[in-house]
Amino acid sequence: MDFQQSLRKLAEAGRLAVVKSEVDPVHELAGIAREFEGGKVVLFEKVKGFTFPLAIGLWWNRDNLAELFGVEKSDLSFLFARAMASLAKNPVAPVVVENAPAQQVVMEDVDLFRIPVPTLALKDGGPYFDNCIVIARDPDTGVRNTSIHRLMITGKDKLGLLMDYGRHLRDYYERAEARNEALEITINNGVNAAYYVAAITPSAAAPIDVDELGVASFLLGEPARLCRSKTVKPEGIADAQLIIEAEILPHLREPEGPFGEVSGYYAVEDNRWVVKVKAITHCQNPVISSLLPGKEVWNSVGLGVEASLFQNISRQVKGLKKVYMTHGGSHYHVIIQIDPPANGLSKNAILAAFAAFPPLQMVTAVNSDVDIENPEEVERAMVTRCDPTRDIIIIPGALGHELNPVTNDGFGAKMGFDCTYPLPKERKYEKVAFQKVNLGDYEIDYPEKSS
Ligand SMILES: Cc1cc2nc3c(=O)[nH]c(=O)nc-3n(C[C@H](O)[C@H](O)[C@H](O)COP(=O)(O)O)c2cc1C
Ligand SMILES: [Mn+2]
Repeated sequence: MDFQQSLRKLAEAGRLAVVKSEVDPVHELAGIAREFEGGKVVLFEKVKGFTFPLAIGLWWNRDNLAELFGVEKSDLSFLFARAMASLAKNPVAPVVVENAPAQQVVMEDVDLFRIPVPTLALKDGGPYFDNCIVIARDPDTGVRNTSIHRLMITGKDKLGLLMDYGRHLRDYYERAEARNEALEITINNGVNAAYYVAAITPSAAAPIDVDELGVASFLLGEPARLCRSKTVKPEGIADAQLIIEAEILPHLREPEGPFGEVSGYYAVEDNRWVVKVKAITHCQNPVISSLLPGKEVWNSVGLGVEASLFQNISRQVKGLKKVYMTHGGSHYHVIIQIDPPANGLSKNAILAAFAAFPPLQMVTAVNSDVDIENPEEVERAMVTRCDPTRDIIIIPGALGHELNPVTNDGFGAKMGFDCTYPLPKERKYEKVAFQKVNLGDYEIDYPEKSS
């Protein structure tokens, strides 16, 4: 299933909105996408000044993803966890295929300005590719790496790149740069969601000597499909909509940013890495894929860590039922559902969560009679079961996420809210309940508004 087939599958399930009007890729497109954030995937048929259409929002809703992966949405994080765990046991290596769809058309003169790439937030420094899958090879071992990096278009064959500290791509680059060499990459746009999961697999599950494309193979049920590049050594994704073959230049930094980031704040402009494009190929009539930083990222990162949080916390405390990385918490907030067998263990669970996923800023613990995906229910638990003199934990001077503006480059405090009731459970904590019924069993009329 390629990206366009994924969109068709979502359309058949009533999960696609198609914008027919012509839309300006500068600000207007993202403004419309923002209205749909968390709901249907949006396909923009006419992007002003371009021929290719563009789709956005594949990752901002778990129902969409459950449809694509053919599982219940409550199983998504466990499916991803199994795919990531397969790397340690029996990873399936990718295959290199001939006549790749992604290479049907070779762009004659390299020109990034012919691809519809939106300028998203009002103060962004330019158009951004923000969900492309970057593939590189370790300059020493040749092991392949797959990750996502934001790329700002700064010229017809030039991009500005961000590589955070600790990223494998940056490690590869620094070793190439030390030899005065460029690091070759492919930048793959519009792929089956399985490749995206591979790219966001954390380094704890895919160390630097492991090819994370095994995660994609696991989810696809067949080896990931690559194609030999025309101008660089790393392969591209054979079924991508579009592939940019490029290199990250040594000893060169140029302004990149600002960019409206996943945190909901702007990353500032700074001198960062420079990518020179060598070739662009695409399938016949590609649909470009983009992403609105926000729910799409919290949800995808959240799905990647939920199952591992579940396992890690369960190892420390009994009674854990479920964990949920909220759609509002910018992957800094997890809600844990727990019926602790003894007083105090809910606080231990909160501490275990912080230890298991350092970017967390906030952990909320509730009992199993609270629906953790329903913010109203969680809020009610907070105002009725969390005693601020006893149940709020503050941990000063810990390491969090550097993009979170409340921290100092990541250094700051964390907070936990224990919204579980004390044991033994007093009657005053019993929630009001009503008889369960099935509305389908009743004849119900819905009188329409008279005009
Ligand atoms: C949508 C999206 C955009 C991302 N952008 C960047 C980025 O610009 N720079 C960066 O260093 N990491 C970025 N990341 C995070 C990395 O892609 C992610 O941590 C990946 O697992 C790193 O792979 P590695 O372990 O092989 O280094 C992004 C992740 C997502 C989901
Ligand atoms: Mn890696």
